[in-house]
Parts: sequence; structure tokens; C-alpha cells
Amino acid sequence: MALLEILHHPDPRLREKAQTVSDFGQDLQRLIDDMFETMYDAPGVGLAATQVGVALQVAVMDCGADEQREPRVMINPEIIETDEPEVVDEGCLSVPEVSDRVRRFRRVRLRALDRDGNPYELEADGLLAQCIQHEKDHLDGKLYIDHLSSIKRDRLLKRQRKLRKQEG
Ligand code: GNR
Ligand code: NI
Repeated sequence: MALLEILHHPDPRLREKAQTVSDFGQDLQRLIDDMFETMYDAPGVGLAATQVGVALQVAVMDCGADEQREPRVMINPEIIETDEPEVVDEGCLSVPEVSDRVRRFRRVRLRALDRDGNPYELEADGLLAQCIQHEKDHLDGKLYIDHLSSIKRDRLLKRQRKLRKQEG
């Protein structure tokens, strides 16, 4: 297993649209293991392949509460049902140090493949639903900051630059 480098905005690779996965062989298995290791190390509750420079529709997530691990993999994901949106606070490992409020659906129904290529569906709410929408966005080349008004986004990125400068 290996830690992968997480790309930061404005790296253009974060804007690529990920390709559909069709090969579930060893390379994919290794990528998924490395993504889990990288996500837990960060630490984060989700990580999309786009964030480690791999343009494939793969994301790993773990929204388990207290120490209890709940690893999940979604490949070629589709969100097939949603309900009302709510406003929630969100951050991203590719936009470190800052967070802001965005609109996300409270519940989603996911259709995806697992790491062996078997299809599954999952009804999610709370943080997991938010994470599914966030990672799906990454696979489409989108970041949560795209959902902010340009004024809010500029302020957020300015605040981020300031924080990063202070850290040195
Ligand atoms: O670790 C993460 N936390 C988080 C919090 C609210 C909504 C989404 C997330 S995902 C983020 C990790 C990440 O950047 N995944 O792409
Ligand atoms: Ni992210």
C-alpha cells in the first residue's frame, strides 16, 4: 500500500471528467487500497480518484461514527433519486484549511458498482448522502466551491491563501 499525493485547487486535473471503469483487475484493487490509506491518513471521510490524478470513476468513503470503520467504494456512480435540498457545511481535501455552506440533497439513492464490479443500490442520508454528492461532483470535475457565488468563492480562496501563508 502507498500514500498518494492529493491534488489541490487550482490543479487542472481536478477539472477532468473521470472515465467509466470496466477493468476490475489488480491495478484497480491496488488503486482502491491506496485511496483508502490516503483518505484515512489525511484524514477525510471521502476521496475521489480525480483527487489523486487518476481520471477513473472511483471513490472511497467512510462516514462511520467513532472509531467504527465503515469503508465504502462506489464505482461508476449514479444518483437516481433525491429529495429536498438543505444547506450544510462542507470542506474538501483539495481545498485545504477552509469550509463553507452549500446546498445538498438531504437524502439520495445511489446506484453504483462495488470493487468487484457487482451492482448495488444504497439509500443514504446525513453525512454519507453529502459525501456521495461531493465525490460524484469530483468525478464530474466539479468542486464544492463551484456551488458558491463568485463573491463568496473569491472570499473563501482569499481566506485560504492567507491561512496557508501564515502556516508557511
Ligand atoms: O473529509 C471530507 N469531509 C467532508 C465534509 C463535508 C462534506 C464532504 C466532505 S468530503 C471531504 C474529503 C474530500 O475532499 N473528499 O473529496
Ligand atoms: Ni473533496
